[in-house]
Amino acid sequence: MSSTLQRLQESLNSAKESASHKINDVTTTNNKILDMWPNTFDAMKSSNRMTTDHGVKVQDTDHWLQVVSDKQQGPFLLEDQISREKIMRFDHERIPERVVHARGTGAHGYFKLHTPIPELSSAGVLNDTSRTTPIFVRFSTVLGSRGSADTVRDVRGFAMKFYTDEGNWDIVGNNIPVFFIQDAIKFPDVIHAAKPEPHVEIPQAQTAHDNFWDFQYLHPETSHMFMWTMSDRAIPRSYRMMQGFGVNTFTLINAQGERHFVKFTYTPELGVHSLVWDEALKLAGQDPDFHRRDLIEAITNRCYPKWRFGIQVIKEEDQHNFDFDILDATKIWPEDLIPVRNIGEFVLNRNVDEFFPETEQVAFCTSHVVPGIGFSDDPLLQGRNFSYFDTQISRLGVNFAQLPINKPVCPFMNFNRDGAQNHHIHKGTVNYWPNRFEATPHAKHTGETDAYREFRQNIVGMKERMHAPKFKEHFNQAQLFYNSMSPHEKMHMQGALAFELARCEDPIVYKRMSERLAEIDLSLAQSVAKMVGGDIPETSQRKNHGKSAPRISQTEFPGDTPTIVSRRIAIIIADGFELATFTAIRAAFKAQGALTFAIAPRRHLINPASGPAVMADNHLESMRSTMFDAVFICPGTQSTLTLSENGRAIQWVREAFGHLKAIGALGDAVSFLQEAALLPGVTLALDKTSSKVVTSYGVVTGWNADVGVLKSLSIEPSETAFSSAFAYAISKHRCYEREMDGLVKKIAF
Ligand code: HDD
Repeated sequence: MSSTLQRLQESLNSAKESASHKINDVTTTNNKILDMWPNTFDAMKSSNRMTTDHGVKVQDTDHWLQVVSDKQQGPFLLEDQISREKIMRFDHERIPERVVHARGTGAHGYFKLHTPIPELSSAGVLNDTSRTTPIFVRFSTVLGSRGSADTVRDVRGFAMKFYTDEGNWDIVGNNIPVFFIQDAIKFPDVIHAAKPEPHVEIPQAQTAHDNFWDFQYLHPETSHMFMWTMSDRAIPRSYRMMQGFGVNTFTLINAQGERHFVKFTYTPELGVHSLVWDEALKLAGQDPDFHRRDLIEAITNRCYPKWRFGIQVIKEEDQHNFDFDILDATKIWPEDLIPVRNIGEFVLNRNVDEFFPETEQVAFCTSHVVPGIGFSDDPLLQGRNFSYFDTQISRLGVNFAQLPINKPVCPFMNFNRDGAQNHHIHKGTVNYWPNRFEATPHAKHTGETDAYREFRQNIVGMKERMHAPKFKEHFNQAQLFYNSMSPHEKMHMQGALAFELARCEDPIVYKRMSERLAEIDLSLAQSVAKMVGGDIPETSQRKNHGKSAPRISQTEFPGDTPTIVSRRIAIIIADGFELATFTAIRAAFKAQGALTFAIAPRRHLINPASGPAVMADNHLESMRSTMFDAVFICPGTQSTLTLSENGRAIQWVREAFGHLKAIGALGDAVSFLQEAALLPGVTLALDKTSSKVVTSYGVVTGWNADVGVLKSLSIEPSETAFSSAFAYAISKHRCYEREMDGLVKKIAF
């Protein structure tokens, strides 16, 4: 072999060598990503001992080197390079937090396609049903800093990284399908206005302040999005119970080079469910990590959350056939006009091993697409494509793609070189293209057709700072959204707006917002203005068109089948409780995949009326009703008396009632509800001779009923089986009739 050819071969081999691992199997890939750093516990168990960063075994990292005598403490020595390394390394542990979406949590999983779409896209990940594509998902709030609370009213980020065989594909989406602004240039303004006010840095993680609402009024284009953020969508029960949306309009490009416009939509198997506002407020203090904990808990318990992956598609020639611009990110594509086609599903099945290198260092870029997927002229998306790459460079450095969590799983090679924290050692003599060895050629050069190619677009227009004409309409879909809400969702929105605007101190802000709300819906504006002050509008400049659309209300996403899987159920016990009922209810709910917790006045052994004591999982002061989906009060003569005299136990159950949760009681525990909890408007099973189960406003009781066998939740429960009636009530998530019929207002909790 000639020396030139030899060098060419070497160069190609080394390029291949340096290319990352190519793995199709999810588990292997997930493990592979993690294999790059050692498992501390294994390392400790083996003969490995602690060393400095450069590998020198250390004697002690608990004492700084200093001068001591048997009598006195002497000077501390700066010469101690081992302590200096430990402290200085620590001083630089933090990297800048994300300017938005700073607080988040992530998990690994996989994507599986069931319906190939060759007519739309040539992307391997959207055509090859035999593949299991590894994914990493990071959920987040937008406004709060890294240490803020999970349950605040906010949009939730839903960012996905697909490690495909053709490169990484990122969809950096949200749980709300539209955005506040139409043009990326406005992003710093909307975020500055929403973040804490600059003079006092208040409030954290809230839009309830003057600057935010001032911005909203001055930008009518935000009207649709703020309606979504004032709805229950902005206070999800769990990341696992949220829809996800790519929001922007992307394109799919097929092998023939034809393009279609597309939006990406994910629907959770568990349904779309929310907290109630009072609960979200309390949880922010009681358990700021509520959503993070929920995701980790579910995955640990093998309740892997699953979503259907759907696309909405518009043909190139239909682009202008709608009364909105399909490239305007403040608009949805209503599903009655453009139905969702589900083509696959994804599952999250592995928690991260270490938060920082995975969840914190993951870097998403909307510009990361793979062959067969492209962008559109959506002006928000175009700006995002610039912004994310730029932000990752300042957050993580120019070599952020070399970090294990960001690395592609397919071979990669190019002549990008050097930069801070470069981890690649490239072999060979050339670092440019073209080169005399023809090393690392372009696909164009070799004639291969599977490379990323832009759609060949014919563009005619004036260079101007303006949008296409249909971008000027801002209210049709804001009205459509409100009209599509169910009565209880409308009531929640009125409450949310009344809360937020009442936190505005400048009258001009809330007065103007009343006018703006009147342009969306007069009755909404009136009910809010009554609460927050300002003039109550009598007329509106714009009539509500009265139209609604399907699948906007989250009540239309109850979940695939009724289930209580991963729902948290508190079983309240006190000394003297009935062990047999406790054991039976716990077993029945565990068998259906629910998580049961024994909660008592103290976290200690609790003695039943007869039989061995049970260890309480927690006590009433530490774990509050907000942290559970349902409450069961265990029967027992003595325990009922104790609980009836315990103010916290009473408040617990009344609070669960106020938060619309299923409540269950059997035997004499029913008298706790009747005499101590005093739940208004509820019918209880008070006939001590009857074995009937009574369900009233989500409160399920039976004085003489058995726990019964809990088999399936797919049908309405029979009246005599307590456990299935109670489970069914839990599976409905919340009893909204309680607030619609005015019961919640009557109770202090
Ligand atoms: Fe953004 C982060 C979602 C508009 C600039 N954005 C970020 C994250 C999500 C979104 C989920 C967190 C990613 C992660 O978990 O690391 N952003 C959206 C959506 C938008 C949107 C759905 C509208 C359709 N964003 C948007 C615009 C710009 C940015 C218009 C700038 C022009 N976004 C950023 C950013 C962030 C970011 C500053 C902060 C941290 C990061 O990128 O990695 O570049």
